[in-house]
Amino acid sequence: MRTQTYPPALTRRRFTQLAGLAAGSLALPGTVHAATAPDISLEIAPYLLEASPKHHIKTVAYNGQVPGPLFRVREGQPLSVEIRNRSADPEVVHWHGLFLPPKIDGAMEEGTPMIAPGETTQYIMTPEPSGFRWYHTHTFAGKNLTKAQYGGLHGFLLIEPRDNPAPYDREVFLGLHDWRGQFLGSDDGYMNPVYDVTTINGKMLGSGDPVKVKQGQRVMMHILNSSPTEVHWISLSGHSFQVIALDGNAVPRPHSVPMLRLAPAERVSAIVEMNNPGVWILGEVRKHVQATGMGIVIEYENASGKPTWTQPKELVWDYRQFANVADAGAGSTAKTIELTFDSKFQGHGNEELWRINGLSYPQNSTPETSPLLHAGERYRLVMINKSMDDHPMHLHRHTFEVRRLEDGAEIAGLRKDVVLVHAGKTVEVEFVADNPGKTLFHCHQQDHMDRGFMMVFDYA
Ligand SMILES: [Cu+2]
Repeated sequence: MRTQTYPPALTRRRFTQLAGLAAGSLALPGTVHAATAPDISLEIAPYLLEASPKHHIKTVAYNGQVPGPLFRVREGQPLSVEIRNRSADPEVVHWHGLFLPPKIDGAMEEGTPMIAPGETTQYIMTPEPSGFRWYHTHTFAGKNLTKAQYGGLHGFLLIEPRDNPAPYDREVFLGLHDWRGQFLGSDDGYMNPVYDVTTINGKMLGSGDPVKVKQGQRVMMHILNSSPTEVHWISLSGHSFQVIALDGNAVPRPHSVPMLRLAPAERVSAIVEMNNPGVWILGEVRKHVQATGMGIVIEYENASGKPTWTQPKELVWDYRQFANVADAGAGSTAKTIELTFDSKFQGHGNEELWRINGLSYPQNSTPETSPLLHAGERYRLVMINKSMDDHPMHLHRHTFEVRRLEDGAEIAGLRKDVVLVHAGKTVEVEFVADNPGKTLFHCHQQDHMDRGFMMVFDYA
């Protein structure tokens, strides 16, 4: 998609009809009236992405575009959803960051039905909470680095609050992605995906339309890392980012930073003051990654010339800059759930199996082995990463609060749905069990999910 164009606001004409149907987000197949268009319509089909005139990528996409269409919806307003699968594989659409019932959340591990090739599914969904969310496929790729999150099945979802103060002049949505990977073995025998094309909104640097801005504008940038496996570092030469939301949730302390770090599935919403006229590059801070395409041109009105890139000297990112300091010794009344991550190496040239508390999915997700949540209770997940890799950990159907960082600092008020836990480190988050049903917890790195790095929590 082009950053300058946005789909028109969703039709509201079906609201009365839907409101009568949907007391909550119930899957009601067959009740969507065939004569009216659904509010959200997705078609999953093969697609040839032109990342640049020299880079054509055979993939699968939503509605013939990468990323899929941006949907702007109203918080709490029921929507009809229709998904047609015209691809060769069973598919499922996960609504990332929403509080949905397991039947439509979009993970087969929770019980969402897969959509067979050629099939169509319909349901009613009530989008909440407000904020920058996204949707993506939730399938298995294994060794096939064109499938699941390696492909083009991801898109933006903005759930607008009931009243929006709109302290900015315009919005831009940017999606980071990595393509055409191959598994390469490292010296110790582990196999990791390595990519040769990276894009922003499906285009390599210089191949897409520039984002055109005017001096004095305050531009809200909603940036999503939809990469299957890679953490990305982004800066905009000549400018800074006033971070106002992480994973779509307003941060307690908006803060201005020179660059953003986004782990897979993380989002950052930041306001950029357009106060430095010129033609600039917004792109990956690491030169070797930007060289594979991850960049986009930001062009001021009446400015011309070659886009400028200024190389930052070091990589800087710290969740605590945007959080409150927790009261020292205030403690927590939350019940603790310890989750230890490690891997069991299967032998040279083979993949490791990932484990949570010594077991891989599905062995770790039986009534005997997985945590049982009690509705209304507050829980603290103590994530102890004993492996040699970093893991972006995601909890479905709930928002958590990051409470303890890797250096032991206690923080408060930072609400997210993905948090990066570095190798050998421990991070603690808390959430209230307020959405009964099976709840998937997993590493968002595709090759780790595929090798058992998932766990289903159930409610008593
Ligand atoms: Cu992982």
